Amino acid sequence: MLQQSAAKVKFTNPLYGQLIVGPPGSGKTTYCQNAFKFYHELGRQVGVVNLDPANENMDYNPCIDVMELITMEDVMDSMHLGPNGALMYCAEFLEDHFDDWLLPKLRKQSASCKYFLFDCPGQVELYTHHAAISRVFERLEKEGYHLVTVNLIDSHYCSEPAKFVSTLLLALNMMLRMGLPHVNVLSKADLLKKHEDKLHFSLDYYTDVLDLKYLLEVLDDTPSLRRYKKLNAAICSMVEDYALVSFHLLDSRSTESMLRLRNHVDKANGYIYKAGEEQSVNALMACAVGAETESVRQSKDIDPYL
Ligand SMILES: Nc1nc2c(ncn2[C@@H]2O[C@H](COP(=O)(O)OP(=O)(O)OP(=O)(O)O)[C@@H](O)[C@H]2O)c(=O)[nH]1
Ligand SMILES: [Mg+2]
Repeated sequence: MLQQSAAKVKFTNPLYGQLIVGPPGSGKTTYCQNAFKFYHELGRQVGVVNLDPANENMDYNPCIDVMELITMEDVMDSMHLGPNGALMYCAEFLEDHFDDWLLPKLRKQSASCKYFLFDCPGQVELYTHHAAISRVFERLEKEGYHLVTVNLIDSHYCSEPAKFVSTLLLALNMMLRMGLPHVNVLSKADLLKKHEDKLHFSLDYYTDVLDLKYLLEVLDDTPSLRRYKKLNAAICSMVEDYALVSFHLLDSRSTESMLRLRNHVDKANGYIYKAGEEQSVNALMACAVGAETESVRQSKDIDPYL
């Protein structure tokens, strides 16, 4: 009977979460800050949970902050570990204190927040080789959170074919290991303009991960990479066989770009529009369009992608 009523509460009062992951400096914290404002304006009861024990530049006010539990700096000092080892220790510590620290705090917050943005650490090994943080996410799912991984990767990685191959491998690895609904994002799309001349292909090629034989041809033409010909071919063939990886471009400071990403994220975690949210979207769109001058609009030749 108790179980039945607990299940009913979960069903009628669902909780949602975006797990913001990605390599160091890819824009996770900036995204959380902008996404908090954006979703708040849409009328969602949103809160940011900082899970990065080395988060130095939080410009948002987290509703839960892992740095109250443990910091990377303290671990480095007291355990004589380097930054990587200390971050892994912190992830294991968080897992150990899931029941007595994170869960009670989340339960308390969920009285006023239904939608959480989790700002995660930027060490990719935590998602590709180490299991503690994945187990934390599993526990959240068991608690009834509808989660989606939002994997931010700096769009600068499109500028060199070798970097893009490693980006594809990283994204695929994270998707397979984390096993959650997943949205891959090329962040800082506003800066792509600076690297446009270095791009070998159109933007669609990178976002839709089209026929990788063309990428291989460019790689094979690079003298220093010729000796990795078979390795690159094997990686590309594996990425194509799984056919899972594609990307969305994001400029997290643009409302239109955030709206486009929101549509993908909502599909991925099954978020059902709350009454009135579409009206807020219309209002936001009106503001976004009104705020942009014609010259700015015309100068954005990559605008349709954002
Ligand atoms: N131009 C541009 N810069 C951005 C954008 N997003 C983030 N940045 C900049 O990128 C740098 C890193 O951003 P953060 O948000 O701290 O990145 P992070 O992924 O949280 O970094 P770690 O937590 O250290 O892994 C900062 O200088 C940001 O101002 C963006 O959309 N466009
Ligand atoms: Mg950060």
